[in-house]
Amino acid sequence: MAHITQSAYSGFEAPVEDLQTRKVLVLGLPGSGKTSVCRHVAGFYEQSDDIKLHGSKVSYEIREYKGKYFGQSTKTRYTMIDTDNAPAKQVYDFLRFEKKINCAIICISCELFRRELKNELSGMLSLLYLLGISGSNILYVFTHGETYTHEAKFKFVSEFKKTFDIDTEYPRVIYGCFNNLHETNGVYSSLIATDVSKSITELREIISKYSRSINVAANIDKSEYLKKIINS
Ligand SMILES: Nc1nc2c(ncn2[C@@H]2O[C@H](COP(=O)(O)OP(=O)(O)OP(=O)(O)O)[C@@H](O)[C@H]2O)c(=O)[nH]1
Ligand SMILES: [Mg+2]
Repeated sequence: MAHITQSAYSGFEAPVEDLQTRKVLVLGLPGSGKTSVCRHVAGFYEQSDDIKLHGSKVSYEIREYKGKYFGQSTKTRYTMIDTDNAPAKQVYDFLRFEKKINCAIICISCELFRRELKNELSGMLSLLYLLGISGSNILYVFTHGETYTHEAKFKFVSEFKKTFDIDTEYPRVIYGCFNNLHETNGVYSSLIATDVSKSITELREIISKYSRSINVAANIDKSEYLKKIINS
């Protein structure tokens, strides 16, 4: 009987052993590049209107981009959650049953660094802390800085760490160029396309190293403080 079953399946596509998934929560101030980062890393290079056709989940303003598989030897799917400036309560609600988040990204626009960031960043960090995401599981992705020199970027990061008293052992700071190339004018778009492609590859490589996942749902249930916020 077992023999018959085996032969009946002989023409079927063989399962692949090395499929991997990574899920990333993306936060940031308005206009900091959250949606661009999410779409690019997940592999949606089309105009954003097309994205819904690929089965993304939308709840409130928060949107989960379920990515495509990437990589030749290790096939990885990057699923990105764009928090889209939703209030903390909505983020908690969205993640209430989420068992596997690999890391979080805070998008920081170099252009907006000096404005609202200071107050907002502590809110984002406490939100992540309450979800059980902290330390090395938080990546800081600096966008809108493609015209900065290497020295200027270095100075910028030192100032950032100092201003926000970010844990100096862990901060993973990534500079990237994530412009939506559909929105960028023709000449500039061809100039920066390579930068965008490199930024996406670099970010995917970093995310892929986060193989351990965090059970956010368990952390939410445990936190009395969080329950208070959810019920308020
Ligand atoms: N120059 C430059 N523009 C970028 C970069 N990343 C994103 N952008 C552009 O900045 C604008 C805002 O990016 P979004 O991805 O919509 O930012 P967001 O955080 O999702 O914005 P909200 O949803 O409105 O909060 C878009 O026009 C992007 O094309 C970057 O690295 N450099
Ligand atoms: Mg957005």
